[in-house]
Amino acid sequence: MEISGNAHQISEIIDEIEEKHAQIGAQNDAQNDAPSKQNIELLENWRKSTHWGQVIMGPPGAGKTTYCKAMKKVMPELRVNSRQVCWINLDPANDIPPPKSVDDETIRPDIDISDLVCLEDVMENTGLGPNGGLLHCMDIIFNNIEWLTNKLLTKYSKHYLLFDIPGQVELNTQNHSSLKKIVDELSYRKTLDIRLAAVHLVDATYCIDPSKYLSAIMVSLSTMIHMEMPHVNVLSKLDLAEQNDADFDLEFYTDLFDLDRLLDQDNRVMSKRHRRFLERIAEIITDYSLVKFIPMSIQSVESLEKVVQACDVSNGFFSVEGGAATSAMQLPQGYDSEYIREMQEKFGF
Ligand SMILES: Nc1nc2c(ncn2[C@@H]2O[C@H](COP(=O)(O)OP(=O)(O)O)[C@@H](O)[C@H]2O)c(=O)[nH]1
Ligand SMILES: [Mg+2]
Repeated sequence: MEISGNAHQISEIIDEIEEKHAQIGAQNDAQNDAPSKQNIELLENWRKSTHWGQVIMGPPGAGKTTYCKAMKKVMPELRVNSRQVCWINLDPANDIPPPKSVDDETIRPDIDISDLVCLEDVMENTGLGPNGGLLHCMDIIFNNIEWLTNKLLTKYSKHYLLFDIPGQVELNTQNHSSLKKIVDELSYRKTLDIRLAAVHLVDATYCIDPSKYLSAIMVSLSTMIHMEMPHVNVLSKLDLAEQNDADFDLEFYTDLFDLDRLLDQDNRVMSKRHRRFLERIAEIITDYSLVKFIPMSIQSVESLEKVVQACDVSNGFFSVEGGAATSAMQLPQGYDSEYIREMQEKFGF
């Protein structure tokens, strides 16, 4: 009896201690989760203006990082709606060497995710390969999103934000949801509320191969469906494509009005059924005007400006901030040929 009485008391004491620990834990969690006074002030300051930006997507090598670097130079100099750019590298595999000296003026990301997570370390610690490791890195970024938001709040409340995303197609087209969750968090109305446009780059050299080109269009479509954002499709590296002999003129590849004609030029041997399948896909894309592209070459400042223009139309910048835009494909008033020549001379890459 005595023993069981003691046992009863002991178990009551243990319950009591556990309950106390749980309460202390909950208090600590609440304290840790509670935003600091400084963060509240930063957020209040941030929310005094509307914030704009782009999420740059597209397969590896499509030109995402080159585009961000070019925009960082060109955007502050635009005649209409010039803006300072903050380039955020969200690709842990983007190998950007540190400055060689104090005078080294190579453009680097303002925020580099490699300071938070390193792909090589993740692969070593988890035993994952490069692809799995990268998906894991995106989970880590989402779980530490305050690291990113704090940096933005502290230093970049006046900047136009360019997010340079890894090229792995599964991030923006399939079930892996961390990228989408990161974008949702950044654009969530009750927090940073950044008005983002997706800029999806497709290498223009794919145009000369009908199946590659159709597949690229399908990837653009999947990205549009998965990311649910204002979306601008871009045919990048146009200068390289122009060196090849294409079967159609540029409008054919950008406006996609008669896409089924693409297959008339495809002389490869393929089964009738497969050809019919490709024709059907082409018909659907044309009939419903699902995808259009803006042609861009990094050497042409005018083409860069057209992409900015299309983003400003798609995410509502012009409606909120005002501006001289007429349509996504036209440049605003003031962009005369003299100005374009000046900009080209100054920034021709
Ligand atoms: N000729 C030409 N090369 C480009 C253009 N854009 C990017 N590149 C080159 O394409 C390669 C891959 O570009 P990068 O920006 O690293 O692609 P990312 O993997 O999408 O970030 C680099 O060698 C760039 O110099 C362009 O418009 N024209
Ligand atoms: Mg890159």
